[in-house]
Amino acid sequence: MSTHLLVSDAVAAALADNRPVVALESTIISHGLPRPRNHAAAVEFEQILLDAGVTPATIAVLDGVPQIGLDAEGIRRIADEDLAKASVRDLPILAARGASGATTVAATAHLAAMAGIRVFATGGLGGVHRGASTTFDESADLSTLAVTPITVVSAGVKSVLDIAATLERLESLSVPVIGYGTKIFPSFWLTESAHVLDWSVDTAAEVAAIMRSQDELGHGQGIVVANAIPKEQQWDPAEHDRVLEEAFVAAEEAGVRGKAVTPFLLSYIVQASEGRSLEVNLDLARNNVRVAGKIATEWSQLNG
Ligand code: PSU
Ligand code: MN
Repeated sequence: MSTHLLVSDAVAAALADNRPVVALESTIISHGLPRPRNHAAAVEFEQILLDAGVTPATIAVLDGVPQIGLDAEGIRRIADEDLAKASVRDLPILAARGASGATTVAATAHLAAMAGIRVFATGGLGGVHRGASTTFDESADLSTLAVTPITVVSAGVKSVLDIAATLERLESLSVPVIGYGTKIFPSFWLTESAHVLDWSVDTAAEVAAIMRSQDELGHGQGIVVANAIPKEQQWDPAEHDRVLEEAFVAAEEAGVRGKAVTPFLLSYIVQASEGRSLEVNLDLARNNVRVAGKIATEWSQLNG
């Protein structure tokens, strides 16, 4: 293991004993959720795992050190400080400078895999942005999962992205996409998108079995588990469509580009929906954490 990583005692002990561990990202806390709800969410996601007998490993770079598992002060810092949004390419720069950053899905997956963690829960995966054929704006989340052996549980990708193109890219990158209890790919705040998947599973044990097979037959890529928010918890589709259209216009008018696009859209959408999208976002993230906990538990039993 790299001497550059700081693995918390709790996470190190769980990994050494082959007990279940789930990685959690910090960009969703720093840039994806508004203060002060973001702090409560970070604490709650960890507690959901602890209650299920799973060790949480929230990941961030603090003062140049990639940390796998944060203490209470670390959780407070990712929620309260204005941290840089850090993807994989930013990690060595932050480390060399002693700087701090909130890790995206890509950077979290990369660091978690380095530490030997195999399961990761997030809200939504990054993907191909609309208009990417001219802007080339495609999240490094996709290319990272092509080379990182970790199972990521998400509620699909946000409907602000080009979902069809995102699924095509995951196919090109040989990253399997598996629906959890559904064959319809979800679109984050909504239970469904227009896209039907090739594969679905009904249990966490099936995901663990696929992970084991992939270790033998794959080339070290990850797995995307798509966990849809239940219909009764989804955002009102009419309000969803209206607010998203407004958000695109606002981003265009504000001239937002590159890595600022996702945080801009998310915070605009929370405000324009008067917080209704936020409740859905929190609900789907909690659901993903629960499913990731089950998968990590099955995985540790399979290897026990
Ligand atoms: N989706 C969300 N909330 C988020 C993100 C995605 O619903 O906070 C974050 C994740 O950290 C993801 C990143 O990795 O945005 C993708 O950003 P970009 O599109 O700039 O790659
Ligand atoms: Mn981008």
